[in-house]
Amino acid sequence: MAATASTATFDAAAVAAQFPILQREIDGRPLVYLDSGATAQKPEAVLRTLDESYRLHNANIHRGVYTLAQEATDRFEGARERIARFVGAPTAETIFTKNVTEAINLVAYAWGRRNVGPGDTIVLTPMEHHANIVPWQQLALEVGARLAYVELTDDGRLDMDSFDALLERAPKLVAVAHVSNVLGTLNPVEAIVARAHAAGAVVLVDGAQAVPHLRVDVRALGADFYGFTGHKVYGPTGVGVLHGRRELLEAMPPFLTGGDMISSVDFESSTFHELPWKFEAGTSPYVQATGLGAAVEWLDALGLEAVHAHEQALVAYALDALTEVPGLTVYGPPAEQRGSLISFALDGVHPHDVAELLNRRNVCVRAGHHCAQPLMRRLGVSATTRASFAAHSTRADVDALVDGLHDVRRVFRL
Ligand code: C6P
Repeated sequence: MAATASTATFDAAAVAAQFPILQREIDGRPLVYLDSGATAQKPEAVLRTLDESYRLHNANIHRGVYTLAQEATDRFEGARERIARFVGAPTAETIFTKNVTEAINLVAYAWGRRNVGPGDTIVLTPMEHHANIVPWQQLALEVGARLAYVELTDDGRLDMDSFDALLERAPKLVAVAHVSNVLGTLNPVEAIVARAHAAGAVVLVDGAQAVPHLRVDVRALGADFYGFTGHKVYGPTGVGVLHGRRELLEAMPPFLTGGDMISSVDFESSTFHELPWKFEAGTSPYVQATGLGAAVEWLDALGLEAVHAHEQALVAYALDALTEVPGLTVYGPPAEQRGSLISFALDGVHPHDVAELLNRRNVCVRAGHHCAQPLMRRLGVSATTRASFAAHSTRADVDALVDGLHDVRRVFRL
């Protein structure tokens, strides 16, 4: 296969060597992991930190006075500081959640129930993950608000004229993905925030598919709420992050209530802890947080700019290589307006069959609606197959995908 320009300075194979799972073989063949959009594999540095947290520093946080408990607390709060720094957010405005789904629900419940009322408009886009649709539908049902969706262009970008038209309805909230998990579209979040703010709307950005791949500066973006999920950023499951603007967070009631988030409790009433702990009820995922802290440190050491350049070059290479497969339709915009994933369909073959046959070569891709059923409806399909990339992905991985797709066509006698 013809090679196109590469990022010569970035050694993805050396990065891959840091992932124990990528050294596995199944049936004598290496793994070609192209499903990092669903969850990222974990580098040794993250696994080591998780192991050390349990093996050497485990005690419940914010409670014990003994040294071990102090160590666990320091590691948890140290991870918060590291993660906040990683995305340019103030530490007190960096709240640990279970995942980005919980981060969005936190906003929908604690901010939404106070600030959205009958007849108010919530602006969404058709490319949202269910996590950034269903909480708003529930809110709208409860308070009598309306949802309005921005139009898409044919190549899967947001139609900004239609966005501007929706802003004339003076929406209370705009909730948008930074990068679509299906189309790969990298949305112009800075412009969206500026225009939404000018129209008086609060903006929530779902950064699940952005934070692992591009340098995100929460303060520079200016969004009121920005959430992401740890397991896609090479961290463990069970931990996500919500960044929120202090004034909004302070005015919001707590989301979940119970231990650790209180200042004092009496028989009839309670007062709540200051930020960020006011939104962290119960024992936090303190070990997972240390793993996420290690993950962002690891990504920072690789250099997020270098990772981004590498992945962009790989996406361009893949988009080019996929044109060699007859009958293949790629969804979404060109490489320069994309994050690190590509959804496609092969004429005459169900997306699940494509994934199933690729699996025979250990090429791991995702097929289905990708928790974006409204978008599937808009595209006029029930499912797509999706390859998603990470810092460890190589051209050899893309070549294995393309070879596998030729094989699928042979099996189906196309
Ligand atoms: N998308 C995918 O394969 P949680 O489950 O809360 O960690 O992440 C939810 C989520 C929210 N927003 C976007 C843009 C996402 O991509 C995801 C998770 C995975 O595309 C699993 S469905």
